[in-house]
Amino acid sequence: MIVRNLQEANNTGRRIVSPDGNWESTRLLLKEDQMGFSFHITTIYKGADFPMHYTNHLESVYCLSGAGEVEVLDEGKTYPIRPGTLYALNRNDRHVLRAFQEMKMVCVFNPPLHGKEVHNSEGAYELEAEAVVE
Ligand code: 9YT
Repeated sequence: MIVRNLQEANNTGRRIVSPDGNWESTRLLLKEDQMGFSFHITTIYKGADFPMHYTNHLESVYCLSGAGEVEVLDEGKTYPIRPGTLYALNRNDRHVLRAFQEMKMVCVFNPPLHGKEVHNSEGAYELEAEAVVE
C-alpha cells in the first residue's frame, strides 16, 4: 500500500510551483507508482486567468474550496466552479481557468505525470518530461 501525507509532501520535490505564477501542485501519486493515473492537490492562485490544452492527457478536476469558472473554448460555454464541482476534460478540451478566489483542487491525470511537468507554450504537458522526485 502507498500512504502519503500532503503536508509532508509539500516539503519535497513533489510540490511544483508553476513559473507562470498561476498555480502550484503537490503530486501525491505519479507514474512511478504504477496506478495508471497521477493524483495532485493543486492551488490555483486568486486572480489566475490562463488557457490550457492538455493534448496528451485526460484530466478530472474536483474543487475543494474557492470560486472560479472554466470556459470551454470549443463549446463556447463557461461553467462556474465552487466547492463540490467536478469537471472532466474528456475531449482534451481547450479551456481557460479563472479563479475569483484561491481554489484548492484535486486533479487526476491519465496517463500519469512523471512529476516535474509544467505547461508548455500550448498549455500542455509533454509526455516524457523529467521523472525525478526527491
Ligand atoms: C486545474 C489545472 O489543470 N491546474 C493546473 C495544474 C495541474 N492540475 C497540475 O499539474 O496538477
